[in-house]
Amino acid sequence: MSEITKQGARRGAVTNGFVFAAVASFAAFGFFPGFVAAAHADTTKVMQVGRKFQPVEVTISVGDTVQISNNDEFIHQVFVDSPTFKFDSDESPPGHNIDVKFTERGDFRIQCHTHPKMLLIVHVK
Ligand SMILES: [Cu+2]
Repeated sequence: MSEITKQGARRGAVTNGFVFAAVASFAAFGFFPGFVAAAHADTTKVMQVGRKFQPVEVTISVGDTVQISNNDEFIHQVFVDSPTFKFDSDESPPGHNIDVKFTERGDFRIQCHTHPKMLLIVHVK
């Protein structure tokens, strides 16, 4: 790829980012009520430490995010495999965070492919 083409591609990415930001702020000012509710959503933090989730159980509201940080010195991962919600992250290196947003009510199991005994229960009210 030539330098000129690369610059063009970079410029395209910047433009798309700007358009997204403009649409997002437009939404935040109340044109789409659903987006306004999402702006007030909370983030609950959970650690992966000692091959366990900590805490092992959390209760959140619909639209909230569970942020899972890898506090171990080796790779973890995060997945949810329920009938109403599927999530499968890439490998998460030490110090890395993974955000999982829940948009359906219910009880969900967050697990780690690397360590099958790791289990986090998420109650979404
Ligand atoms: Cu793990």
